[in-house]
Amino acid sequence: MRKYVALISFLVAGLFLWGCGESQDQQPATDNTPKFEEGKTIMVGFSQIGAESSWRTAETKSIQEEAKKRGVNLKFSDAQQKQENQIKALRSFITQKVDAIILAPVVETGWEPVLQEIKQAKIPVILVDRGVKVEDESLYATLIASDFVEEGRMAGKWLAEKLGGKGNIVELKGTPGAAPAIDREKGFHEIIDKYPNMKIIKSQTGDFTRSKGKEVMEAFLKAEDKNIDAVYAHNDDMALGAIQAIEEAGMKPGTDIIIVSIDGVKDAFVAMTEGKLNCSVECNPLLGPAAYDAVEKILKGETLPKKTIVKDQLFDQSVAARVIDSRQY
Ligand code: GYE
Repeated sequence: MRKYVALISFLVAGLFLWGCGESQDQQPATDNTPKFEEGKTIMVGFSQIGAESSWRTAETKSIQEEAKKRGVNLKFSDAQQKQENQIKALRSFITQKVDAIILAPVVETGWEPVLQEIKQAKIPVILVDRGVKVEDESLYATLIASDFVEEGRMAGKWLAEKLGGKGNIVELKGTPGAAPAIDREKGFHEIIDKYPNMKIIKSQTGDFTRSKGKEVMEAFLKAEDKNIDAVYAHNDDMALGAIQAIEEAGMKPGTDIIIVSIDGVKDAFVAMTEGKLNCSVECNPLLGPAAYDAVEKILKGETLPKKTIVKDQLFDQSVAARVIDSRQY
């Protein structure tokens, strides 16, 4: 009998310990106790990359305006393209004891130490628009972003069809080390590599800006003269810079040289209606509502999916005039 009692107590203790382990596993990534209550003001820190493109400005506006709408006390920091500035801002958010952090990381790597510090302070991190590469995924709660590889594929497929599977392409890449630059290159190359007569003859970063896009395109035109059939730009701003360079070189953008880019901002639609840009794959920057929905859920103690993919679509000249007036950014 005593043997049975001992065995039963052993099993019960085992079950209890197992139960504890499981409930720990089910905790949200940041192990925070519910902090969100209707009517209570929360403080959120938003570390933004900078203002390099129209897309970025639209994202900033969306996150700031949504904070106002929901009565969130938002601490905003613009890093002017520098990771070190973002890291400083994140540390100051810890000191200010914010309830949650929204981070748009400029590059993918180098975040572990500061994310560890944030985790220790039990502050949940919501990544928006760009992802990070970390071994321990519990360092952030969730990522809300587009599928950049797929965007690159969409641009590649459209261009392959437009050029009938042959032509020389130059590529204007985004910021080195940034998730959209890495993935948009990958997706596009994946498609183009299938066509033996399509060649990417030059590829260089234009840092996602209009001025750099123009500068790099000028250099491409000088080096290749009339040898360029198409431009693939990782964002609209660089494509718009390239358009200026092509015009200044006495050629017709959109006709002499086909141009495809990504973002789908208003100026891209204007350029499409003018016949200067051929196609833009949309990447939605209006992430404010989804970001605060995520913040509220986490602060209520809910666990979120590790990644939420924002759906994108492709627009070309055939639909640009119909869509242009409804574009908010
Ligand atoms: O495409 C570009 C910007 O991270 C998705 O960054 C974003 C990209 C966007 O500067 O215009």
